[in-house]
Amino acid sequence: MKMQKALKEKIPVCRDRVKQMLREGGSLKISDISVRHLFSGIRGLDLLIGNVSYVDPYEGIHFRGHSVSDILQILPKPKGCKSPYAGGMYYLLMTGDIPTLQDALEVEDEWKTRAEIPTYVVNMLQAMPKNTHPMTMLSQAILALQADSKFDEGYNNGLQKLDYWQATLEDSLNLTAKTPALAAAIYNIKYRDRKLVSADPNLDWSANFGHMIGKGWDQHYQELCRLFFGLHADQGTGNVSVHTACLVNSTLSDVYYSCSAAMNGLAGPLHGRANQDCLIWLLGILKKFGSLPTKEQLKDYVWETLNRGKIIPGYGHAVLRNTDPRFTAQLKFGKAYMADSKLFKLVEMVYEVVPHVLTKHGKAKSPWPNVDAISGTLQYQSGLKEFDFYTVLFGVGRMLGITANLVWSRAIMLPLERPQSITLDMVEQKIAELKVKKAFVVSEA
Ligand code: HAX
Repeated sequence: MKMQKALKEKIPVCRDRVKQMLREGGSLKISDISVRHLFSGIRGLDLLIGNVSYVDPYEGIHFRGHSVSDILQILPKPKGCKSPYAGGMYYLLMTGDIPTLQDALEVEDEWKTRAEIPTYVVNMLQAMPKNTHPMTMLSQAILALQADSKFDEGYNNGLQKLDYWQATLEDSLNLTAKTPALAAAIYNIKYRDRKLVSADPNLDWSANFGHMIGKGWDQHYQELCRLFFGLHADQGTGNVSVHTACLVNSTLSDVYYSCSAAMNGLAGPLHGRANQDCLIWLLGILKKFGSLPTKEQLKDYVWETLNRGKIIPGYGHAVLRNTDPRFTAQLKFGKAYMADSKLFKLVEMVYEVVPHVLTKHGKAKSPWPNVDAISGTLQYQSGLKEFDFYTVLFGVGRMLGITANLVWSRAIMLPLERPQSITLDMVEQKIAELKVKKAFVVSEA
């Protein structure tokens, strides 16, 4: 497989680069930590290595150096379609090279050979209580597949550290290949007739998800799947889902353990569940006003939400300080496919109103929309109305970036992550010591 060959060539070069960086700059200081950082989720510090993507606060995510709009232009697409193959995205995330159509199709074909999910996993999903959240089902299903981990098998049989990445890649290909089918199985068990639909060998990874939930006829939905999964693939290594996976994987727990843990982090309202919460909030507005509100009414409603101590879902970001380009790309999709829907018009109106209100409110560091401000609306208007499922869709896309990060963590042999913690007493003591030191320096001057 060309992707694997490319990695085999690139990894030794990258290992040498790391060695050189450590030799030449190992003791140089690149970040300073203040007491405030300790109490603010260590935001804004360069603390992690992640080569797969980078979030620029103003320009948004860059996948291997390419912006969202570039990605949508340059990645190979099915004939006559606007959204790229997930196989091409995966090739790019893994290797850093822009794939040809053939490269993208080779990954798609590889996935097809590994896509079948074992019966015991389906049985387990079917046995779960009806009220189980679909994210719990996804996390459990991934964990259940751990029995087949190639990394685990290799580790138990003396696999060498230099080769960990290869077994991690095998697990990554196996898991990502199965992810759309796992998600579709969860959807069919939870919301449909509990019967599973087989994949269509003529469809790509993303479109097959649509097919397996009974929307195979719907070309527009297949386009949306490609767009949605691609846009959600990664968001720097510090976001909770990717970081959780990397943390767990740093103990040499395999891809399955790591990705299952990542999905548990993604399930939170401040992360992937924001798409569900945002849609609920938007539908609440339409219900309250019986139709589209006026801008003035909407402004009052936003203030009402804030004054109740609630957040505006889909707005703000830990890193971004501008409109998320993933929001803009989805807005474009909505304008092409559902411009007349009331819900979509409301999304546009909220975009006009909320940033002003959040700025006036003065708390959020960014008043701008993120990816979740619109993603649920596109799904809802495209007929997928079970909104507690939306985070699973996020998880399907995110699996691409997570596993690419895991392969590269093993490739450059990152060690066990183990930051030191200090107690509250120690922080107080350090503050007192530093204050005395400062006073001494001032009086000396
Ligand atoms: N509405 C109301 N208040 C907000 C807000 C919003 N949309 N965004 C931030 N704030 C508030 C915070 O709650 C915080 O208040 P406190 O000081 O009382 O705790 C204050 O503004 C400062 O927060 P911040 O530094 O700007 O933001 P954080 O880095 O702490 O958090 C979040 C970033 C994305 C979690 C935050 O903006 C938020 O809660 N947004 C709404 C939920 C959301 O859309 N989450 C999805 C983010 C994208 C993502 O990761 N998807 O998976």
